[in-house]
Amino acid sequence: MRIVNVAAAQMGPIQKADSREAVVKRMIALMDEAKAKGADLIVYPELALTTFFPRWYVEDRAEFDNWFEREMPSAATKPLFERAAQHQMAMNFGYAELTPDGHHFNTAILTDKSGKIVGKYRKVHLPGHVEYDTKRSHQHLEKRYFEPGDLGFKVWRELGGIIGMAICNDRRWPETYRVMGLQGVEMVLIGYNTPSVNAEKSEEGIEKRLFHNRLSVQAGAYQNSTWVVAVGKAGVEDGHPLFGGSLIVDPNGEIVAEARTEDDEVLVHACDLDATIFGKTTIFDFARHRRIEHYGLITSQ
Ligand code: CDT
Repeated sequence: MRIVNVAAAQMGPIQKADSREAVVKRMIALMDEAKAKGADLIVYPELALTTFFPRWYVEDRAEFDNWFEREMPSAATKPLFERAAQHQMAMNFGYAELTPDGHHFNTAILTDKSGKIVGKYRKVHLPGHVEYDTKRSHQHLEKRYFEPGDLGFKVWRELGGIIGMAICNDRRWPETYRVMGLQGVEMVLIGYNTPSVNAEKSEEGIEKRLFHNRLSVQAGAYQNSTWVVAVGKAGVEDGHPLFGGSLIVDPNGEIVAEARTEDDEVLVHACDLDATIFGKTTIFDFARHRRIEHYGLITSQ
């Protein structure tokens, strides 16, 4: 057995006025709870340090640079890294990244148990739109504020296994999991912020949206025989509801833990990475069963 005790640290809403320092305090409290429950890896949501700011339109997008981190760890996040090192706990969280040469990415990092950053992922599938859209009930301006990630879907040898990262909308795309699956991924970490309301289809209820969350994550796990840990930011942020429903899914595609609140909530599960072996050596033994001569269309358009 190769056990990773993973904590899915769902976060309740973060309001526009909340400081990074206040948010980091909440993240540390979740980390302490995860430690008490035996976790050695903690997974936080997408854009964990701030409210989900792409819901606001500004003409001059440079005005929004205060939502971005120019360095990591920053002064505000250093206490989180220190506590992780003290607890000997690896972590994954998302933040808005502004690079020294002026590029904006929706980013996630992975640290090892000493708090050292060992992996970085930049969101590839950016949903939403660039300009203000009067037809939507709310804006989703990720395509305005971020560039598509430029690092691809890598995996990292950490915690005795093979770990991958993706962010929010990536979880709905089979290619996300398959590219990591082809590298032998055994656990995929995904943070998200998903509005409870469909901006273009108001009659769609939250139950359908939670169903699509589960469907995407469970399918990705099963079809690649990997654990998937999907962690949301939830609740009402400045009047805008996000759903919770954070999940830990096993390599059979079955849910082993699921959040019940729309607030700060920790789920911990002992994940045996060896549970990925059966699927990877039988029905999803890619080397034996894939027929790539028929897949060209996927990358040619
Ligand atoms: N953050 C993020 O990627 N959210 C999207 C909402 C899509 S609606 C434009 C998601 O796929 O959950």
